[in-house]
Parts: sequence; structure tokens; C-alpha cells
Amino acid sequence: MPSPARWDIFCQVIDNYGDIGVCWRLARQLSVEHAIDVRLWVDDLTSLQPLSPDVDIYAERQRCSGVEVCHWVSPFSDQMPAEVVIEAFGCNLPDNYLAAMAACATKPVWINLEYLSAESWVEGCHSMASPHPRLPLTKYFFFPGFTPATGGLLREKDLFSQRARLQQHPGNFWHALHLSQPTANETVVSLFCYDTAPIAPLLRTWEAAPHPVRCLLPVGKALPQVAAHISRPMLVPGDQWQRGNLTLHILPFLRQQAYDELLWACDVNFVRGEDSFVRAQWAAKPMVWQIYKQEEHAHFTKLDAFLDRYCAAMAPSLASSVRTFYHAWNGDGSALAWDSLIEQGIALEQHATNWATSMAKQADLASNLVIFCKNRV
Ligand code: TRH
Repeated sequence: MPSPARWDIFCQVIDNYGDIGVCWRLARQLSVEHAIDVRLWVDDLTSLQPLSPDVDIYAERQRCSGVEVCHWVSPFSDQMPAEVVIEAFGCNLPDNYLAAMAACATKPVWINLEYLSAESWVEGCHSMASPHPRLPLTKYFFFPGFTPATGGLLREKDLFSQRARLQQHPGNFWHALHLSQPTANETVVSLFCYDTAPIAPLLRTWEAAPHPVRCLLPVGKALPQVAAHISRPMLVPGDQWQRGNLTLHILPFLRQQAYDELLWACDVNFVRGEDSFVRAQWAAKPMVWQIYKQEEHAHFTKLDAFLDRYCAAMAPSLASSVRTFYHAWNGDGSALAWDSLIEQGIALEQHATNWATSMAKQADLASNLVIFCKNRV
């Protein structure tokens, strides 16, 4: 049985960049690596444009990076459904599209792509079927995850070779950002976080750090707090500031591939949400994750589920430093023990490499999806 060649991905942007970040990455990979004809239906083109500046926010339909990007508007025009339909993160498909799916002689494979979690229940729910209550359609739940019993993680085929190329010759990267190449005694950190993070305590910690810290901050939610901390009315890309051992550089929001390069070029990456969190793991560098907040502190269970997996193979003192730092960063920042983390930098970096290598032994999410759908046609 040949693999289905036409896929529709539906993405509703709830907030921030994670929903579209995941869908855009998946769409491109399906097109480039699996020769699939992908239509990406997105309800908010302005969220996609920063990740991919060639996107025209006014175009109803356009081709970008091999993907047909379609503006998902309401009412939704009648469309011939694709062979595979991905509903990202439980966004509801338009009624007329669903009816058209039900009317197909060969029913499309219908997938609900879920959010990433390291919790163990994910394995039991991955690939579960849910028949539609009225229509002759079945939806399958597809869970990304960290074990072979899940859908895996998004990872492009040539990711590690691209990473190695940049790390061997980082000069062009720094030059493109109009920054000098870091010196050996500097710790270069990228910072991507929500405005709920204890940003001021972290900046104070770095100001008082025993070694120089160069913090690279792409514009975003953290900016007002950083500006307040350094008593500036506002900050824009290109701005630079220095106090104690901290030097801060404000970067523009980078297109998605360039953000990967930033992660590869830094010594430590502060990431958030879902997609940057996964990319930091593939960067194989020490990282700190700010999890997306959920009601009733449900995100702490998710955070600990990840830490349990991530820290399992660490020496106890390193595991304890990592856990303490993650909890402080996701809490009030009162125990941001940067020095103790960085003192174990070599072990932390080795661990990050081992983790990326072991995760990459599993099939990637796009390949898993392709096989899953092929088996259900
Ligand atoms: O933006 P996020 O916080 O996204 C989300 C959403 O809030 C979503 O609703 C929530 O459920 C989910 O998190 C868990 O973080 P995330 O997932 O890391 O997405 C950010 C994207 O932005 C990612 O694809 C990387 C990209 N990015 C760039 O392309 N350039 C940049 O300069 C930066 C800082 C990020």
C-alpha cells in the first residue's frame, strides 16, 4: 500500500508560538523528507510570520518552504479533504470539512496530534482510536513523547550534521548577529521565557557570577521585565547593557532555523513551552526549561515527569542541582543556584550530549506519523 501523499494540517493558534511552531516544523519536514503534499491551515498568519519571514500575512494561499500555507478563516470554504488530516492540539475541524471527510469513499486518516509530555500515561493513550459519535470516522490520538511506545519527537534527518557544521565554524553565525565571537571564559546563554519567570533574580545572579555571562535575549515577553530591571524605558534589537559580570544583548526574534543555530552556538539555553524545549535537547547543550503554566499547578507534575527521565542517568549531585534550578526557575527564583550548576558544567554538557544521542536512537515523530498513517489507509 503506498503512503498517503496529500495531508492537511489544521492549526489554531491559542497563544505564543508553540502551536504554529510545531505545525510549521512538521509540515516542512513532511514535505522535504517524505515528499508529501502538505496544506497547512492556520488561523493566525501573524504568528507564523516571525518564524518564517517570507510568509505574507495577507495571502489566503501561498507556497512557503514547500508547504501550501492556507489562511483558515470562518466560514470555511468547501474543500476536498486530504488523505491524512491532522488536527493539531485538539483544534476542532470545520463542520463542512468534517462532513466532506465522512462523505469520502475512502475515509481520510484522522489524527489528533497532542501536546508533548514525559508522563508515563502517554504510552497507554498513544495511538488510541476514538470513533466519531455520529459520522463514520475514527480519530486517532498521536502523542509525542520520549519513549518508543509514544510518537517520538520532531527531529529532521540532517539536524545533527547541520549542528556539527555550525559548531565547527561559528564565526559566520556571530558575524550575522553583529556580535563578537565569545571568549573562552564567557558563558553564553540564550534566554527565551515567559514573563512569569523570575527574570530579575536571574539577572542579579549573573551580575554577581564568578565568571562573565553573555546573555542573548530575542525580543519577546521577557523584555519589559528586563527593561525594568536595568531601568530603561524600552529595549530593542541591537541594544546592549553591562553590569558586573553580565553582558546582555537584545536580539531580533529569529526565524525558526536561525533560532536552532542560536541554541547550537550557546553554552546554556533557557527555553520554554514545547518546541524550543525539544530543540534545546537536540542542541545537546545544558538547558533550563520553563514549562507552560496550567490550571491548578498541573504543569508541575509534567515538569517532574520530565526531570525524572532527564536526570535518571545523572550523578546524584548533578541531578539535585538540575532539579533545584528547574524548580526555582519555574517558581519564585529564590534558589537559583547558578554557580553550583555551572561548576558541574562539563558533566552537564556530557549528559546533554548523551541524552540527545539516546533520544535520537528512536524514530522521529514525522516518520512515526507517516508509518502510522500508511498502516491505517
Ligand atoms: O511560544 P511557546 O511558549 O509556545 C507554546 C504555546 O504557548 C502553546 O499554547 C503551549 O501550549 C505550548 O507552548 C506548550 O514556546 P515554544 O513551544 O517553545 O514555541 C516557540 C517557537 O518559537 C519555537 O518553534 C521556536 C520559535 N522561536 C523562533 O523561531 N525564533 C526565536 O527567536 C525564538 C525565541 C523562538
